[in-house]
Amino acid sequence: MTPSSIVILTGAGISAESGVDTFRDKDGIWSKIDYRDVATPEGFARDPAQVHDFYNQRRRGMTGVTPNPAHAALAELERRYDGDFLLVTQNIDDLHERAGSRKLIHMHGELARALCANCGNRQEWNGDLSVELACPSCNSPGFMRPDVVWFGEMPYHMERIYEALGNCDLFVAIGTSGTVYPAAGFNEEARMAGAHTVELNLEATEGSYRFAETQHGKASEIVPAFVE
Ligand code: BJW
Repeated sequence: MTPSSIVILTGAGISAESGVDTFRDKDGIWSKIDYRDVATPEGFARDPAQVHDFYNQRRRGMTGVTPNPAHAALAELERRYDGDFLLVTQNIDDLHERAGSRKLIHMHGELARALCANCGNRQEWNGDLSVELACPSCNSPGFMRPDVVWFGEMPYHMERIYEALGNCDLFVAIGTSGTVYPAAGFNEEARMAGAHTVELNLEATEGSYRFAETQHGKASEIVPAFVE
């Protein structure tokens, strides 16, 4: 049966073969730095310079990084699919859009955007951020931060995501450990809506048993094969 509505959730694993670090794999980001220092509002309040440094380095690290066949396959699926399609990524890199995806939500924000914690202004930001910067909108210094969603903060576009999950008949989670909520609960939302649920990952995750179907392997191989 051809599905009439597809929701795809991607995580760090889809960008791993492009050279972007994952978080919880053996040499992942959280093995090198404490998430409480760089991915919480409290960490930012304590030491904004350390947080800026962390994200400035990751922004610079995107130079020369390109989408891989898994990103390309999802963009191609979106182009040729007639039904409702939504790609929800937890990733803050821009590899999906660079591969051609357009029906895309960055639920955890974007590395190439800045948010003013004073006035709420959000805008493109491709250079470094620093404590000294003043917001271009409200002119207040010291409030500029990466436009990313930290622990304890509300991810973006949740209403639209839950609506799509409630209506989908195919849900595919790709390259995510399924440990961070609310994304970790999307499979259950889709399942309750009657969707067929699929996990594509390098290896089994703690939540694999909750999916109707699982396939293991490198995203660059199993994603193109799955969307064929
Ligand atoms: C490959 C591969 C290859 C490798 N091919 N695969 C207790 C219970 C429930 C919830 C909570 C709780 N205590 C606290 C919470 C809430 C908290 C949470 O979930 N904590 C858990 C850790 C317990 N969540 C939040 O605070 C969120 N907000 C929130 O809940 O608001 C309230 C709310 C409630 C209800 C509805 C709506 C809102 C916010 C979470 C923000 C997460 N932020 C980060 C940082 C963002 C910026 C940045 O990038 O720096 O987001 S943390 C980090 O984890 C990042 C990621 O997007 C996220 C998910 O990680 P991901 O993508 O799954 O990566 P990994 O590394 O974990 O997994 C990689 C996978 O790829 C592995 O499985 C590999 O096998 C695989 N892989 N190579 C295919 N080649």
